[in-house]
Order: sequence, then structure tokens, then C-alpha cells
Amino acid sequence: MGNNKEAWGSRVGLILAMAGNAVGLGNFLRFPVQAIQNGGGAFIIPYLVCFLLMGIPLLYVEWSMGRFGGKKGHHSTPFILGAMDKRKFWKYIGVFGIFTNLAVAAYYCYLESWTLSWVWHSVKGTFAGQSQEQVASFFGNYVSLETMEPIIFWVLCLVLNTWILSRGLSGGVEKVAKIGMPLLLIFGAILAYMAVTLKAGEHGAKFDGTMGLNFLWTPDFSSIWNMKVWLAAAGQIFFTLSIGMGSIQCYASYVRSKDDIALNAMSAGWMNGFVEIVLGSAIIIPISVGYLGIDTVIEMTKNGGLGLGFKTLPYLFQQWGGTLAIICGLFWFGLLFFAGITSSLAMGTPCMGFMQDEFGWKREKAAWTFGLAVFLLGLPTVLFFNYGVFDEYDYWAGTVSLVVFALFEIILFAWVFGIDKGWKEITEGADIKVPGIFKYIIKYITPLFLGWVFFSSLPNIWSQIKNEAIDKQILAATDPNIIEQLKTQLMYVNISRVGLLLVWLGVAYLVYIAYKKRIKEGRFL
Ligand code: ALA
Repeated sequence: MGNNKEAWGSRVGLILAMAGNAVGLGNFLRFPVQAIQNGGGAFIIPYLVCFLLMGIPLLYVEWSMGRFGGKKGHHSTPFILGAMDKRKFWKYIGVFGIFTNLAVAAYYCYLESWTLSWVWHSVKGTFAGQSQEQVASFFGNYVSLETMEPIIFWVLCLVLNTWILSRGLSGGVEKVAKIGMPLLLIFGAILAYMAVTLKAGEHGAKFDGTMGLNFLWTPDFSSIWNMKVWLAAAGQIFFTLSIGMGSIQCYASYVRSKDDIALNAMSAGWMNGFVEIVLGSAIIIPISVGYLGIDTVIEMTKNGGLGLGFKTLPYLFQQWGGTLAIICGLFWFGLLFFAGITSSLAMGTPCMGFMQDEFGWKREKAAWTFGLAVFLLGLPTVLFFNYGVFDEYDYWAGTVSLVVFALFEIILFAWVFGIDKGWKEITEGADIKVPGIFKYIIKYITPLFLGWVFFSSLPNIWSQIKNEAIDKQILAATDPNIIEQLKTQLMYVNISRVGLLLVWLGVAYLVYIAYKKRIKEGRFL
């Protein structure tokens, strides 16, 4: 029998928790890098189009699916999807909504633990007086596990997440969102002010902070025809809004059956948009471009955004002087921590909801089991970070899986469940008038758009499966040690892929058992 009596304490708490789910490390680390790598102003137009034609419609869809499933006592996607169409197939598609949260949490919590550690080092003054190379090598040594510190912070972060989850939605998640989100906004606003008012010549900056903003905000229409920019924009919209993950459906399943979802969905979605577009673009880009110039920053972000956030910013803050450097370090890594934890908590709830609903587990048991699962699944990303395991998880769970799941769920919602019933779900109890055009967007444009994104990504997915990028590096390398290292990387990447597949199958098996159990007990499916 289900043992799930969770509920949201207040509407403000729900909106802040849902916004916290969306606002994450993706807003502050991933977005600026995607924007820089895809031509600044050239990225913004595809990004906004993807937000309007995929992001918003999918927010409506996922919120209403969640509330619909919640009315029937389901809080995880296998049975939420199962409630919308009786074919067994959908329950197994719903596996993605548990798998993704588990696998993303596995690497995300490690990243989140760095922010805690960097808060500590910023306050302690570790980076004071260090050169850019020294700050960068601090990062290199950290992820190479030269000391036990990364493990300690990681375990601490996991225990903290698990403990908060064990306190429940209103007693844990909502409280963290109510404290974390306002602090994040205050820290972000102060840092953004410092960044955009940075003047060339002050504190050793070469250019005005506004130069970075101009790069981002001068529209460049040539990108409209560039497929790569569109795929990057679509990927960012998925990750930042947490759509195609299963966590929105889970949070929404705890909304009361007659309560609004339309305004809630928009409030959380636009709050995320604001934080990403305004704060996410106004900190890392103006500061790094102000000191290093656009070309250097483009070059530095080629291998992802973690470098800028963890290796470069702590060094640049030092240029602002002792106390200010400490405060800015505290604010920057503090805001990253709050952004991270409000998202990782959301990743815990679908797995917990599933265990509580299907196996009658108590909340505490479900939370600690989730924590243990994330520990086991995350261990390879910690131990073999330098061998690409972290990136492999991010590619399959944090990128491909989201698009695949979203594509299936929009087909289910608009075409199988039916757009008329779906529209009724979206508008029921709505505190705003949902523009009627979205009915057509959800039925035609979003599925086509998503299908296009998915099919256009297939060559990239295939190239990833064949490990083309690593193979190329092996062919180009001459140093036998580097060749050996790349071959080892290939082995770890392949093992982690198989591991992720086994996790997916393991969750599917649990869904199968839960389904059989429901039939045996004669419980509603
Ligand atoms: N939406 C979360 C983020 O942006 C996962 O980090």
C-alpha cells in the first residue's frame, strides 16, 4: 500500500521550490558557457525561441501531468504516465523520469560539493596571493583526489541532501527553498552589480564589464541557420528548466487537485528565465571578459564551463582586494551552492515517491536509500573524474535522456491522452488565462520541434557511441603515455555507459515488480 502523505505547506513554498528545482548550476555555469561558445548574441535568438516553443509548453504539460497523476495517488512518472494511457509501454517510458534524476543527481551532487568546498577556501583565504596557474592547479589537484577533501565534502553534501529530503516537502525542501532562493537572488544581484560596473583600468581590468554584456546582447541573426547553435539552445532549455527529467511531474503531483498549476508553472518558469538571462549572464561573462578579453574566454570555455567558475573567478576576485575577494568568493560559491541544492533535492523526490507509493516505504527509509543509491552511482564520477566518467553521465542522463523522455511525453499528452483532455487539465483551476495558441503549439509545434531536435542529434549520439572524439585524439597523439591514458579513458567511458544502462534496466525491473504487485493487490493502475 502507498505510504505517501506528503503535501506542500504553502503556495509560495511550492513556487520557490519549483523555481529552485529549475534554477541551478545550469543557470550560472552552463548557460554562460553555451552562450559564449555559440557566438554570444547569436545564441540568444534560438534560445528564446526554444524557451517559448518548447520550454513553456512542456512546463504546462509536465505540471498538468503531475497534478493529474497526483489525483490518482501517483507521484512518479511510471505510474503518472500509466494513468494517462493504459498501455504498459508508457509505464516503461516513465522509467526515464526516475532514472534521469538518479543519474543526474549522481554527478550533480559532486559538483554541488565543490561549491561548499570553494566557499570554505574562499573564506579561509586559500586563493589569496595565488597566481592564475596556482588557482587552476588547485582545481586540478582537487579533482585528481590528491587529498581526501573532495570525498569528505561530497559525502557531507550527500548527507545534507538526504537529511533534508527525509524531513519531507514542507518540513525540508520548502524550508530550504524559502531561505536559499532569496539569498541566491541577493548574492547574485550584488555580484552582477559589481561585474557590470567593472571599469577598464580599475583593479587591473583590461576592459569594461559591459563589453561582455554587449557580446551577449548584440543579436546576430546569422545563427538562425546554424544547426549546432539550435541544438545547444534546446539542450540548455531542457537542462535549465529541468524538463524531461521527471522532477516537475513529481513536485506537481503533490498540488491539490483543484489548485492552480498554470500560474504556478509560469511563475517558476519565468523566475528561472530571469535568473538565467539576467543574473546568469551578468556575472561570469562580464568579469572574465573584462579581465581576459573575449577571444581568451572563448578559448578557455572550449572544454566546458567548470574552468571559468572554479579556476578563473576565484583568481579574478583576488584582484579586487582581500576583504572584497573573500566576500565575493563567499557570495559566488554560496549562490552556486543554493542553486545546486534546491535542484538536487528535486532529483530525490521522484525516486522517493516511487518507493513510498509502490512499496509502502516510510519517507526516511526512502530518503536514505536514495542517498545510498546516489553515493554508489556517483562514486565512479568522483574516483574517475579525469577519465571522463562525469561528462559521460552528463551526456547520457543530463542531455540525451531529457530529450527522449520529453518527446515521448508530449506525444502521450497531445496525441494519446488527447489535447482536448490535456487542455482541460492545464486550464482547470487556473489563476491566469492560458493563451489559446498554446493548445496548438502543444499539439503540433512542440512535438515537431522536439522530433527535429532529436533526429538532428542522432549523428552526434552515434558519434558519441562510437567514441569518435577519443579515437581521434588517440590517432593524433604521439606520446605513448597519453595514448595509454586515452585508452584507459575509453575503458572507463564504456564501463560507465554500461553501468547507466543497467541502472535504467534496474529501475524498469522495479517498475515491473510494482506493476505486478498492484495487479495482485487489485490497486488502481
Ligand atoms: N535545472 C537544474 C539546473 O539548471 C538542473 O542546474
